[in-house]
Amino acid sequence: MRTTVGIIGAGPAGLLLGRLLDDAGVDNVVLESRDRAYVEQRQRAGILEHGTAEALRAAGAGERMDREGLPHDGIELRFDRRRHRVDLPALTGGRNVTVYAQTEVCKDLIALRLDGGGPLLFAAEALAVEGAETAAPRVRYRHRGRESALECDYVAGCDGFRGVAREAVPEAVSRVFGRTFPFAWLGILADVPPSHGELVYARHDRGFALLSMRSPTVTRAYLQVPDGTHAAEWSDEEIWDELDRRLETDDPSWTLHRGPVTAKSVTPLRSYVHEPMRHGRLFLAGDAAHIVPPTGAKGLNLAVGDVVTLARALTLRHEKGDASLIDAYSRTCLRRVWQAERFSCALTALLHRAPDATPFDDRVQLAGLDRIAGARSAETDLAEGYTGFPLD
Ligand code: FAS
Ligand code: PHB
Repeated sequence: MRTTVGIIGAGPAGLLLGRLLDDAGVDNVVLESRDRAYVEQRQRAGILEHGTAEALRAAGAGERMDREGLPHDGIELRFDRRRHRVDLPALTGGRNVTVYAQTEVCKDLIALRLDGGGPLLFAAEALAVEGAETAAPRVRYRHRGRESALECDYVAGCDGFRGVAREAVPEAVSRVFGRTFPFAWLGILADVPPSHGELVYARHDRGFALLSMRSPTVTRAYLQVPDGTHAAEWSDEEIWDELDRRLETDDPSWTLHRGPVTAKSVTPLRSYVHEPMRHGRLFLAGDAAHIVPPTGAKGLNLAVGDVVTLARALTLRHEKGDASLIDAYSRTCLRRVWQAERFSCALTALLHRAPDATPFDDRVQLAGLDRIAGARSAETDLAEGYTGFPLD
């Protein structure tokens, strides 16, 4: 099989890139190793930055998001029994965020792809990217038990943190930066209306807690737990009790709504950046190139930024033979990636309690939160980072 752009992975990055290239008349094929149900049901991100929502609308994938998504103009910081709301549009010249799960984004993009878009092969596992340094790279893949090759002009590695595309970048040119955090997130889905109309990020001596949502009737919540925790170690009641403790406030009007937990999982927290994000005719996008701790809700949004940049570059090359944006791709994306790493790691440090934290560390964290609650400049930096910077 031959195409202009071979895309490995049908997560948000691969699916949106395929859609943008379809729109630009650049033919492309998406290879996805898992089946459609896996991609559409994998519980991950929940918050779309302003620029991401705009990008999905521009790609014709925003209709259900605008109908069912929840626009949020604020987030709450909860610390030392205090509640402080951060007014996002007031601090960023009108930017907000949208609560709309990654599962729904993928469903919308898959539906568009299958309705007249380019080929999307499920259960098609890429085995290797070959010839990235040549003018005719190829993706070897296995589909329905048979090995084949996808001949391309360009390959987009959108295959996530554990994909194969990154392996095609020679060690001699790869630079990897990363850290793991000494804690993880225990996440739950529960059939109960959210306990607050906006997200609540709580810093507590017992650890971090986050109250999020998926809809007006489904709560999404997270607890900081020690690294290596297994979800089965926590009963539903213990989870609700711990959320209640960490979200404690002097405000008597607030209570935690409890309900049946329908999903439970543990996500390790790590940062990871692979430089460069391009090697020859291979481009890395999304989690294939970088991972951020989920505290700042940046992972999915960074993936969108990468593929909007990549689609523009490949389209310019296709239409005008101009490779200038292709040559700038890695530098352009990495600038945004490192800003997201800075923001996400700083917010993680501010809100999570490290196992070796001292009373001095606790006071410094509380001073940092008090500063945000009391100084517009500090609050603005948080709001700008959280709503995301414009994609161009
Ligand atoms: P993805 O990993 O989503 O997609 C890669 C795709 O490639 C997958 O479908 C995979 O099956 C496929 N693939 C892999 N190897 C392949 C091969 N060899 N051949 C073909 N296909 C292959 N981000 C947030 O912003 N907020 C959150 O709350 C949040 N929570 C998260 C929770 C968890 C448990 C995890 C793991 C991540 C979370 N993230 C969160 C980050 C997450 O949303 C990613 O940033 C996002 O999925 C990135 O999208 P992609 O780059 O498309 O990668
Ligand atoms: C989520 O709803 O899954 C979510 C929201 C905000 C975050 C991380 C995850 O920072």
